[in-house]
Amino acid sequence: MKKLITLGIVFLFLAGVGGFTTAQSLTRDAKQEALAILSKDSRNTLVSATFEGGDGQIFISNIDKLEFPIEGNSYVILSSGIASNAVNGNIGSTGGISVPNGHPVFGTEINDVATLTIKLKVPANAKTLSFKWLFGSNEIPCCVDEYRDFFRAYVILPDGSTKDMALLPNGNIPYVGDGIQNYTSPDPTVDINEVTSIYTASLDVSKYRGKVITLVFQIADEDDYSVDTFAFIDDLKFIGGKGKADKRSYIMMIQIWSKYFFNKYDQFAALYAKAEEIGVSNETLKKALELHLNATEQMLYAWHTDDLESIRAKIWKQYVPLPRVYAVRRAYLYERDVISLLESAIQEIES
Ligand SMILES: [Ca+2]
Ligand SMILES: [Ca+2]
Ligand SMILES: [Ca+2]
Repeated sequence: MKKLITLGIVFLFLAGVGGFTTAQSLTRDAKQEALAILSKDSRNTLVSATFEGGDGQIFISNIDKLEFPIEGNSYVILSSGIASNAVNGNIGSTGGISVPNGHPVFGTEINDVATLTIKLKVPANAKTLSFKWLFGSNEIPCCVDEYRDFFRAYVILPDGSTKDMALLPNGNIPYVGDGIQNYTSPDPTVDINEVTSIYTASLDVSKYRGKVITLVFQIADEDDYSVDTFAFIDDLKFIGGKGKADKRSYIMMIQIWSKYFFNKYDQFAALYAKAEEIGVSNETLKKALELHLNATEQMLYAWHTDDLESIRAKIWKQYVPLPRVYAVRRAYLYERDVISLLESAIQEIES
């Protein structure tokens, strides 16, 4: 029975091949598909997106199924058939491309190939690129190891090399076969025989910060066209190096404000003496001294010490205990105010 269906579909496919392999729906938009997968905070990393395949082979779903959507209110279903069939829809047509030696594991012929290609700019603080996916097929259980439909997600790096991202715990690209474990009968309202659990794909991208990388999602039938396979994809995002970046900038602020503090601090003694000498009011002198002592106190508190001179030697070295950045800043601001108070008082008398 299956073979007959297959032959029929092959015939229909061949008959229609010129007509709809490149047909694009007027309402489909690869950019919107990419945005449905991208998490909110990573949407601004999108450079471009393209889709190759029949217009029904990709579907932005906002229907809650199998714990999708994971982020936001939509996700993407990619299929070697009509993608919306998985959630009981029937939108668009197949007619994906055939590739004679296209199977990523076996080098066999693949059909109804659907490919979503997303270019992303790796943010300056990114550590990891990650997304969530699951794989499911109507070839299971009947045709395991016979029609080895697959889902593949890989990154093309700036040097042209590729890295697979969607991998099973055994390290393999998901395909119908290979004794894949963890299939479960899905929600009966989902029209796929068997699905895997949800997996997280991740890749260290810290070497490619500021560069554009290309993420390719691809699904296809092996050998036949008629019994289809699906992938659910969502929550594509870059995860920072954020903690580290924050700590680095924190340390930088501590160093710079400490340096600024001492620049002002070192002007104090001479300015104060001069102010006293030329007759700046006692009130102003008292206020300046008070601020100066406050500044010094803040600085000692910030650096966990009672020896101000010891701080000079530690500015570029001490990370443990980490100085209190807010107190360093306050110390600098007080000392800056002291100096400008004395300077303007002196200037007033001199002019
Ligand atoms: Ca989403
Ligand atoms: Ca198939
Ligand atoms: Ca198909």
